[in-house]
Amino acid sequence: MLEGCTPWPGERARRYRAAGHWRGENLADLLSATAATHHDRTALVLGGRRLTFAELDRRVARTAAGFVERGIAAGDRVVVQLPNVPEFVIVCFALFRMGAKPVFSLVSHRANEIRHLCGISGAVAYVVPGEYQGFDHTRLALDLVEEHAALRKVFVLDREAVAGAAAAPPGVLVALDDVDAEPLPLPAPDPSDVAFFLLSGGTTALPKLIPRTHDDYAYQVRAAAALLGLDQDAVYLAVLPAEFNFTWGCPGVVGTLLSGGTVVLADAPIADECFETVAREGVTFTSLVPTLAQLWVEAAEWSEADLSSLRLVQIGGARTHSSLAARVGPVLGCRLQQVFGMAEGLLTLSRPTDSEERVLATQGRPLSPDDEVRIVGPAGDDVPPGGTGELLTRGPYTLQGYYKAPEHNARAFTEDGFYRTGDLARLTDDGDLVIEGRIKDVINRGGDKVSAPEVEEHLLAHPAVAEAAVVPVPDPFLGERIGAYVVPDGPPPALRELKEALHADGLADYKLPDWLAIVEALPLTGLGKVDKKTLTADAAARIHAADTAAPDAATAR
Ligand code: J2J
Repeated sequence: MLEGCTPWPGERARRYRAAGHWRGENLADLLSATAATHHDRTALVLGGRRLTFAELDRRVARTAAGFVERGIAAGDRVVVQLPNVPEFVIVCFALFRMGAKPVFSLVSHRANEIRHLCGISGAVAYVVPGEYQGFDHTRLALDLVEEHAALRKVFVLDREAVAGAAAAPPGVLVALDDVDAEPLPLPAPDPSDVAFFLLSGGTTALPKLIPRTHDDYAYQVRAAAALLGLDQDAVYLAVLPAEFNFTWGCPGVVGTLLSGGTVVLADAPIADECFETVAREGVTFTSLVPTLAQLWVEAAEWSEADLSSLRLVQIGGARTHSSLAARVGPVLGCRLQQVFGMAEGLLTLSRPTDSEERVLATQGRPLSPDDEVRIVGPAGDDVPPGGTGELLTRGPYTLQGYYKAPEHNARAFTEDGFYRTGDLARLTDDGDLVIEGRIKDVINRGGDKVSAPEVEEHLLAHPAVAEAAVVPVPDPFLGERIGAYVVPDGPPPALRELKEALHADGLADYKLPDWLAIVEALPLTGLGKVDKKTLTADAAARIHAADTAAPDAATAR
């Protein structure tokens, strides 16, 4: 296994193999095997572009050879930052084929995040769209090439962005289209090795990388596809970013492709456009965060679009109110599946045969019979049955350690290898999980996870900020938004000023504070730490008071 990763202990690895979870297959060969059976069927669709399985497999093989030709080698890390385009799938599978490891980045990430990803992964290459949604990714990439000695290639989706880019060192900028060569026989990657890295939602100032192996991910997508009963008639609409674990493999893009089904990529999650796509392509299932599900339900009530092909909508990533859950089935004319998941591994899902009551009120059961789940109190003891506590888990597709993070791993895992999720949960008598809250220092902004310490660190770098604490503030649409309590150093800064400064710092926009309260001091706990519980309650009270006083003024300033 790649250095810096923690393998599963031998006894458990043997058990997972003996159970048939880990089959010693790599993701690239699995795609080729599917392509061999389903060659002329449609694998990928984006607007008017369609690729059959044969075309996809061929493009993957040619792109892998092209990467080798450009000096990318097995074991190399490559940061991949692309929107929902077929090239995202092609590049990832090409890298799988040659044993190089994609590091998944969100398109919304900026200098702050990418700099860190390049640094920690030691990436040799970075794949960017060009200019996307008004941001010049090529420019950023060239700046990072100057900063990181290891980073020596930038692959750009938009050929014109290569021609139009400012002077770059020779050979650094390459149009993705030119990564194309006669397929080569390449040694197969080791299935127990890392296939790619996902990004952690983060409880620390700097995001952590989650290594996912071929064996563990192939198992996750196979088990999730089996649970949904996917076959070649499945048509999945990828609405959320494809690099989100939920979209990529629950069973998502990878699970659908490996079942011989069709993946339809959505440019944007806009309900009306997606409804047209559903009708045109006969989409059978999709996955949404609650905020999007809410918009879809509202839009569907007015839409004439034919959604009759839709059989299942998965909702997850953030808390789903039961009132929303209850509307999804009747309004969209399909079943609902609640999904609780994490890039680190564990997935719980309601089952197609579950009663409506169960589907509406719980987040379902673990995907694997070998997922082990514990609910513990603050001292680490199991709580009595039915009680709420921190959810701990280990299993055949849950990481054993973040990449190159030994100190953090010592805190994030128990001695016997359980991952401390930081989520508060309880188990019902039927064995369903109900997520009750969270003890980790993260804000879940409509499904986007934002690490409070990361935002605090950026706030503290501002000259007008003496102290800062970031907490979730309630929001009727997003569930939570980012609230900042600031003790000023001199004249108090305005929210807008802080947002502009953090944006200029290169922090991704979804992490910018939405709400600001200026205070004289931060409350402390008995142990001298900032009392975030008190601040969270205070923020909720202030927002409630503001809402009652003036319905339009939902923010402090
Ligand atoms: C409440 N909180 C939830 C839910 C995730 C499938 C689905 C989601 C993710 C994901 C994922 C929740 N109710 N139904 O990777 O494969 C919060 C928890 C969790 C964190 C993980 C998947 N579903 N959450 O959201 O890595 O706090 O993965 O620990 O982005 O989201 O976030 P992330």
